[in-house]
Amino acid sequence: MKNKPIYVTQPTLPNFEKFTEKLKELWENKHLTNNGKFHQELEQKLADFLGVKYISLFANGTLALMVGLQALRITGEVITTPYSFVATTHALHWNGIKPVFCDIKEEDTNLDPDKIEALITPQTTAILPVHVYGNPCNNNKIRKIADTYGLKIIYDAAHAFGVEQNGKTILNWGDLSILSFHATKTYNTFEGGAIICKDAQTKKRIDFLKNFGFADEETVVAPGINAKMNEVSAIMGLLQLDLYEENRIKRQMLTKLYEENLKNISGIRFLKELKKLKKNYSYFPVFIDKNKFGKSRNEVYDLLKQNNIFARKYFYPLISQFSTYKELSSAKKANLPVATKIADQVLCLPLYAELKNEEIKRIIDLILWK
Ligand code: T4K
Repeated sequence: MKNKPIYVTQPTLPNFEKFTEKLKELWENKHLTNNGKFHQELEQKLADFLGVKYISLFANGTLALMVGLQALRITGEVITTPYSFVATTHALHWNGIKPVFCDIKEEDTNLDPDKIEALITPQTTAILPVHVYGNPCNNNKIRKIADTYGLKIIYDAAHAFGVEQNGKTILNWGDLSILSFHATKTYNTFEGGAIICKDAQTKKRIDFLKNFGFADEETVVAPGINAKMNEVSAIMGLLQLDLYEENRIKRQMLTKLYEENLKNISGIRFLKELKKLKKNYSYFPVFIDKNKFGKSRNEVYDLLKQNNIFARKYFYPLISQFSTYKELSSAKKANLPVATKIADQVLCLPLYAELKNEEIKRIIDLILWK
């Protein structure tokens, strides 16, 4: 008999009775969306929880990215990473902005700040880095470049919920940070997302833009879109806040178990734990070097799959390899040697709070099976 499937992730759900209690309240007040009671409560609670001043909730992270770019009136060219989920670059494309792909660093798989400057042209208006797997980008270097050239920084922080460096949230970095609360994320609202910004004026503009541009019943101030979070998602978000820390600790312990068992295996590398970093343990990527390990990433992926274990190749293929982007001059593999290598080696192993130690041991046994 086959073991039950194990996916790369699985959402932790709040207590069902608590959820239905809140739904009952929603059924009574009948205000289902458009800045309702639960939406307002969640914005307040999330701002406190994350340590940020202004947050606007969204229907998903992709719309948050698209609106964030609109809010800052970003145009022309934007320097970004090919090593991310495709939504990062799609958000540029939907805004008529040309993505310019920059290579990444092997140590953290984030945009390589030392390679940004060479890509700046008179058309460049912003940098769109991603805190991949929740590991912080080198903000000091990126900020310095942005300040020198008068560029905006929009962080795709879809993976970085709750991440802190030196005791402070990383979500206040840049001009804006974008979160995703998709079901596969460590904090989820079914579908959802948010923009974090620095001042009330920008939040106001973002809030107009996510609601068709309405400033009041009869005034439309911008060509907005509908990107609002609904009340059922906001309820989910409120209940998820209570679960977050306990689940983070569980994922931390599971991560340690993987690391203990894989640390001395030649040809398998994982990302180094940075000092003074409060991680969210959202993913456990390993990088497999066939020459040293004996099996390729694809062979390990297939072997796990045959055993009902669904690891994922986040992020292969590179965004720059998709048909919409592959003809761009910055998309050439020769320009992106590190990203190309990492994308060919990466495998994200299952990691979620309810995963059992025995299941991790089974995954490790399969990986190491000769
Ligand atoms: N920027 C970055 C850096 C991102 O990673 C993402 C999203 C975005 C922007 C855009 O944010 P959103 O617009 O999505 O809010 C998943 C997610 O759909 C996507 O949100 C996420 N990144 C990406 C990294 O992963 P898929 O296509 O791999 O998802 P899927 O449906 O194959 O799910 C993976 C596994 O999770 C399934 O095999 C089973 C499990 N699962 C999934 C869902 C949806 C569950 O157990 N329950 C569920 O409800 O993209």
